[in-house]
Amino acid sequence: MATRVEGAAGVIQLDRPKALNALDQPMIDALAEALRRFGEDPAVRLVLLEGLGGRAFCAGGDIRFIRQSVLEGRGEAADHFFATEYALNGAIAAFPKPWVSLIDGICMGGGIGVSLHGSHRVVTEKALLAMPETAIGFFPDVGTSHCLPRLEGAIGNWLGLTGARLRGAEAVEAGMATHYCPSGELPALRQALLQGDAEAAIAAHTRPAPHGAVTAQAEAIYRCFGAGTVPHILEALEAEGSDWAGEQIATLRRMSPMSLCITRELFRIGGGHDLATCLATELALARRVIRQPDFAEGVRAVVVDKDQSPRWRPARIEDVGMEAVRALLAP
Ligand code: QUE
Repeated sequence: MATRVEGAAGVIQLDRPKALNALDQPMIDALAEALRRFGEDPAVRLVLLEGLGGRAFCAGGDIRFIRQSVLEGRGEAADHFFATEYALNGAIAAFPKPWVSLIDGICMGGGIGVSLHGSHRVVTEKALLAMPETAIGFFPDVGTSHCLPRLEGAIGNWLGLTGARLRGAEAVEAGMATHYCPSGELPALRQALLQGDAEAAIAAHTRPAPHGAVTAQAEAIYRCFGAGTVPHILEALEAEGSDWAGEQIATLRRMSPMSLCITRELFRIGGGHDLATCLATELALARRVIRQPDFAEGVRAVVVDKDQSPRWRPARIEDVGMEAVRALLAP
């Protein structure tokens, strides 16, 4: 991973484009080291984080490696991965200088974790943001159990349960991104940021986001995804009766039932705690969830075999026992 000082900026480039810049252990270690170095260097007035290769900012974490570690009885390597990744997320939130992410492509999971806690998340029309972990038998992590419950109108429940993908303008509407810059103007923004004044550069090169589709569905999201349990959310969607609601039901029915129920509970807890506590809860939860059958199966179906046909256990949302969910979330 390339890091260097350019002008007054500490520049970090995520550079595994073939893996859509997904974070592996060496990248997490290098990010943590760069954060420490740039934090101390008086010549660095801001950090600029970007993805190389044109398609992705960062598609997530190295879940193939995590699955393999658990299956081969080396779960400690996976535990270490999450411990260092979540520590990095917390360090970004506490970083005293502007942490500016230029999100010009896919940004999911771990990519959200290295951008969302920073001061400025700039998106373009090519940005695509999501927390899609319920599709792989995992749960929204990297500190999103703190941030998503704080989004307006149950939007966080909707994003975390369905894995809805937000385009750049929608990410601003939802409160995930802070600024919008058309991709054609991104080189000028980048050049201006190297001068070291984040506020001036961003004021000069960002503009109000065009309208996306989140505002149009905001009331339905609030009515349906504000419900306190996954079965109640499904009931509310059935009662809604719209095409949109039908699509949400179909999406939820494809996700890991266990992951959905864990996520709803996790977000209830996260809404009442600070980021450090949420990250600690997520770490304890991650260590348990990667050893549950749905994780290996979900990663197999989506990332390894790509058959998109996971066999979840239990298979139905109605059969998830809340005692099992609470046991996974126990301190
Ligand atoms: C859901 C996810 C992830 C995903 C796909 C999903 C995820 C993740 C990746 C991913 C993408 C590209 C890679 C890679 C992993 O895909 O978390 O190693 O090269 O990291 O539907 O949660």
